[in-house]
Amino acid sequence: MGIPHYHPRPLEIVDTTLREGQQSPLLHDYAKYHFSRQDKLDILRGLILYGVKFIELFAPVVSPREAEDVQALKALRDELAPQHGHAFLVAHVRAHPRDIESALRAGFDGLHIYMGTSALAQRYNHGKALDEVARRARRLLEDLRRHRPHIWLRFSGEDAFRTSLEDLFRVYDEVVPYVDRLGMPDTVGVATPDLVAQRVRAFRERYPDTPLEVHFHDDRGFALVNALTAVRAGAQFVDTTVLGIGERSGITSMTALLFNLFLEEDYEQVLPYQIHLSYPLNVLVADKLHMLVPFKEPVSLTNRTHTAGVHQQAVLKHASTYEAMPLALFGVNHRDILLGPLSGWNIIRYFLGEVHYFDLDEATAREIARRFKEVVYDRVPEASPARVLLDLAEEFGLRKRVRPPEDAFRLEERLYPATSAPETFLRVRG
Ligand code: HCA
Ligand code: CU
Repeated sequence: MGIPHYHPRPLEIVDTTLREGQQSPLLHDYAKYHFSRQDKLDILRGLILYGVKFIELFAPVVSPREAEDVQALKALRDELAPQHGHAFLVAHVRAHPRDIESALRAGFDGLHIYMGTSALAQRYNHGKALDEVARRARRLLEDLRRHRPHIWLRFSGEDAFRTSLEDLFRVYDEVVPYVDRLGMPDTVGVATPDLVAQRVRAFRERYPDTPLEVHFHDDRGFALVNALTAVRAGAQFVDTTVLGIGERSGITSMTALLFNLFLEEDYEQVLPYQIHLSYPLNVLVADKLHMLVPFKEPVSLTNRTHTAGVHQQAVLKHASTYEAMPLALFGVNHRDILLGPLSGWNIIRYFLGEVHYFDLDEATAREIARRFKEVVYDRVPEASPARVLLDLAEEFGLRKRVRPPEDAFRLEERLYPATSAPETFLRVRG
């Protein structure tokens, strides 16, 4: 079954930035925010370079634009294959012959079929009772498998976490002979880690030969911890998006998941991915949304930005005092020190003395710091805190040191080599 010659790795990220991600409310104003074809191509390239093998797209029936874009995405995928290996493009489809035919015609490598199994879905979504759902799903998949032995087939009971295990098993027992994996999506974000662990184990016991795919929405803020728990309990496929964008508050963030697996020393799962591209990939997608990498993303520059005076002076001496995470391995190659009213004399001396080559001793730095805190509130936002400091340097009559010419354009300072991440640069910004 499935595609011959490909053996799924210990953890297969199923990225759905281009499907679930496009359902994000962040794209609320289509005129301003949408993924153009070029955006989609950029994102696909990023995902493939990162090492993602399963990339979910909308079924072509969703819109003519989506249908056209699939062909461009496929062409790029093929172009990258010789160097980066083959990535599978899979279509997210309802258990509907029309959706399925359109996806097959478009040449997808697999189908992610979903059908509501919860009481609510039975009643308000497709209006079919569970036995009917099971019968339909079986007929459809049996037929598909017969005609297409070499595509990936995944079946999900939508809203699985509001469906009893008994009901889910009733449907999954019917389809399991025909699928490559079963999906268990937490469509409305109700799952808790305990429940996830329990359910994943129950699945593993009942279907030991069929890999499980999980998908967690973040309504309670549990999408990341649920995914980690599921991986630990034996789920092999995890749906993610870059930055976790998706319907409502979104789903598990791809780089956050790999980052946490790395921290927990699950190296086997992380190894196939180019983790040093994590931050660049986050920036790429944030940029498409005209935003910065969100401050709650673990792999972000936010987690390398220091604001309070106490933190800043400690970071200058030894960065790991306030930096516990190996973010440089995930591509965060800067740390930022933000100049502002909370900055202390240490960083002010660093900024004026090391970045701008003024000659100043500790006593002067302390004096300037005191003045800075007095005047800075009145001068921003017209002047930046950095400007205020440079003006104070003039006011205090500071002189520039002679500096070696090769340092003349040095804006970023290499921090002391003894830090947690020697290749990280320090920027002082304000
Ligand atoms: C949705 C569907 C889905 C599907 C997940 C899956 C969900 O957008 O409502 O096919 O496994 O969360 O249930 O994203
Ligand atoms: Cu979803």
